[in-house]
Amino acid sequence: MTRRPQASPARGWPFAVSGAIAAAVLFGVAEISSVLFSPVSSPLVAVGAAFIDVTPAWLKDVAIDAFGTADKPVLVVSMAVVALAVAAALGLVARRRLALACVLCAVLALLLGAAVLSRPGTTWGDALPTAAGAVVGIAVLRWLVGLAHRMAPRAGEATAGSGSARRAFLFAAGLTTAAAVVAAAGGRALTAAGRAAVASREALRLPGARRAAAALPAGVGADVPGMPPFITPNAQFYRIDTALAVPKIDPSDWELRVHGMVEEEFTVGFAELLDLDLQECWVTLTCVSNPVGGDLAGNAKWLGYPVRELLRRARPLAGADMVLSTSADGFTASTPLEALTDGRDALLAVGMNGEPLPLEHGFPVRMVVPGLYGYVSATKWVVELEVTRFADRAAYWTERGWSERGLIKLASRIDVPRSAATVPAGATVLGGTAWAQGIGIDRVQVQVDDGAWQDATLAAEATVDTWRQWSLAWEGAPGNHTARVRAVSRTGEVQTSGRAAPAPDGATGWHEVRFRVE
Ligand SMILES: Nc1nc2c(c(=O)[nH]1)N[C@H]1C(S)=C(S)[C@@H](COP(=O)(O)O)O[C@H]1N2
Ligand SMILES: [Mo]
Repeated sequence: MTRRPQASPARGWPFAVSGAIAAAVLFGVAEISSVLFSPVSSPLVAVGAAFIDVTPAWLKDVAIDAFGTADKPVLVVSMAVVALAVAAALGLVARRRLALACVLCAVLALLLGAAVLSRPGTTWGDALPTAAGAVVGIAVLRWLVGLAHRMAPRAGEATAGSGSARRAFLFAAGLTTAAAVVAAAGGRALTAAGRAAVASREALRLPGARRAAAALPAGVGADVPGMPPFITPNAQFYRIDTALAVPKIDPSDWELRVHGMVEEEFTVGFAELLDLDLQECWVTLTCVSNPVGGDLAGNAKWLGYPVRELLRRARPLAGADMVLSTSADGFTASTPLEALTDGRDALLAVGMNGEPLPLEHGFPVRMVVPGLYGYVSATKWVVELEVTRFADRAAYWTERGWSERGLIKLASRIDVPRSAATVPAGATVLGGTAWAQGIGIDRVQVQVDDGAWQDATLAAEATVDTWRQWSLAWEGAPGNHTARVRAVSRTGEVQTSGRAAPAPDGATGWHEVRFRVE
């Protein structure tokens, strides 16, 4: 095959275009996947920010003078022009040295990734959108360059069919450009919506409760160093959900639809909800996946509107026995109608420990139902309550083999000492937590090294819906020891020693820790 040393310059444009499109695809893919990470993971944002950081002050002043509030769009457009020029040059390189162009592309992606990681508050994961963009961008470059070659055959190659090759190239170029633009615009729009949610949360001042939570009695926390706090701070509260990206809902867009087997269907907006008689209560949430001794439990003061009041307005029809709550991202939970109407503090919650719900705990509105595991009751980002029957509908985890009802089981754990800890010889204090939501804890007993069961000292009880801390003074000889704990509820139920795995309806068994006295 003969090679023509110089192709005519007119034939270079498809390669330059291929390079520019590949760059657009890189940024588009990175933009849409950055929605899954923090907004700072967008290479567009990172490069813009880095650019602003390195721009000398005098140039910034010139730009602001010249363009005023349009300085940011001007920045974006000039960055885009530079990026497209670089990308077009890469495309021209790819014409003859495709492998080299791909390597250069990867190097540029590395620089973009470095720009992202140089932003404050980023972690390694924030480089993933850029990496994903680079992989797709390079693939698109190779594909378009292949099509461009077919369109511009070299000397000696048949020219027949180049018309259809041209159409194929233009079609592919148009398609990828459209995909890149849609991905980038979609990514920007979703991020902007997220920012609106964050801003509204920050600006939100929740009204006070019409009915305040009972004041905590003195001594709800066992006086044992190393115990978890009685009130779990929001930032430490366990988080369990199926949401890859936390739904970011602007409260002004939020609406709850109450429907199904009811006499009156209706919807409630956020402002309307805040105008109702809100009440506050202490409730300990627990996850069905919590293993014996585990920490998938947290205790908070929730502010919200009683679900029973909403149901009273809807008037459920005879035969209904379940409320299927649905979140904005499609998760569902099946709560027995009875648990929502029997007078317990089942809330449509808007506040957690005196603040609006954190985004990852369900902002702007979630359910909280004392006595039921989260998977059948605590729907975050809730947007729908459907009154129905267990016989007719199944919830998210029920369809995946978990029990359709999930009553929180009587449980206790040892928090101090931790397993495998070393305790100094002499008098020490063991401490832990027990719960029997809706019933209350009457007794906690501890057995050390197969000795007699001893009654622990119970800390004060806040409400029957909250956990209860306990402590036990103890002194043991140097060496290895094992302590186990069991709780007795107010109805006299003794926590079973029978071991059950979390699936399908919650773990059972006594929590045991082995530790060493030295
Ligand atoms: N939308 C939504 N709500 C959800 C879940 C979920 O996956 N999606 N998980 C539930 C489960 S299994 C539990 S244990 C609780 C946990 O609530 P938290 O993350 O606020 O602690 O939320 C419940 N609500
Ligand atoms: Mo859970």
